[in-house]
Amino acid sequence: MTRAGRLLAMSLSGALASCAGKQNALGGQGTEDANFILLFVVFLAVCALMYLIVLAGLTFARRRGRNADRTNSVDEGRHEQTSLRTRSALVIWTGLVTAGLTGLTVASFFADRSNARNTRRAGLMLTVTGNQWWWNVQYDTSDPSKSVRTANEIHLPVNVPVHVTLKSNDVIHSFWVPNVAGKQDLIPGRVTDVELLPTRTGIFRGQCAEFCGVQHSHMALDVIVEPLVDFQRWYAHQLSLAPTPATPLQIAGYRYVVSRECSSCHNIAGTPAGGQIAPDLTHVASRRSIAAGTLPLNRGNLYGWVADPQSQKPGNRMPTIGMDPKDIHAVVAYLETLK
Ligand SMILES: [Cu+2]
Repeated sequence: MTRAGRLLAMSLSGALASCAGKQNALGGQGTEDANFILLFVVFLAVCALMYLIVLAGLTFARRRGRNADRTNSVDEGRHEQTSLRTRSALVIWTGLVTAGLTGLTVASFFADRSNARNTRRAGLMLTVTGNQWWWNVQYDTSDPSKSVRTANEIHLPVNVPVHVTLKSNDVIHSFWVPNVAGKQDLIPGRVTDVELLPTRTGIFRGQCAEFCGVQHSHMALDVIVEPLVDFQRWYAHQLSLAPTPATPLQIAGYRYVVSRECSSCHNIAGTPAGGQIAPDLTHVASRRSIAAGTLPLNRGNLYGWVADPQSQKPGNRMPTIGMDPKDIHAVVAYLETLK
């Protein structure tokens, strides 16, 4: 293989690898995403065709120019014939461009219309609020006692249309779960929304898509699309209060959490910890990650985070308070019970 061939193969495999997996705009795991993929293919095909026509026209013109130079012809009749051909080529080209652009506009219109239609039959309502740098997730119900609040992780039943209301508490963020749907901005003081209709089960990654400060890239969320029964089981569990600590170490951790700084920001349902400005911790140990997708949830990362959140995610709103090692030990033991 030539050097150019190798380079092309490497770039193509790199591009394909970046398109695979749980954060993939060409994943097609939602109807909106599938519409966008179709639209993308149509745009790509039309633009590629136009590009090839331009290249063919340029090659043809170059050859004719060379031939004309060689014959050095000053034949009047031929000159007239050439300008006639140029005029017809221009007319054909203008027609092609107009038809192409009109076709693309119509395709965009139908893709948007199809996405907008999904919204009319939402079976689940969510409110997602962007914060520097984490996502607050609220499942909205007519009965507030049946509403679930969680953070940085969304569970969705497959094939159920979901209406997501988007808000921001500070700066502009953008909600993007590329496998399922397109982006939508979260703007302070305004309410926006997006529709999700996941059509395949799986675990996907959402990411803030609008630069929102120093930890913008660490503002991710896990989206778990599962069969309806699994979703209902998860939802029922999320409605339950936090488990009661059992061992002396867990009890010491519980006491620390509900009586010290933690409780003024974090909520743990069923305990005196009722803070609302930081992620809800009622079932934090049932999630896949902490710190908005920054760290996988495991004991080591919990220790690191509780002891010194500023070294794990510099600039985040949780201060490093210089805890005593025995308190860190106890708090982590308690947090691990919050399944
Ligand atoms: Cu953001």
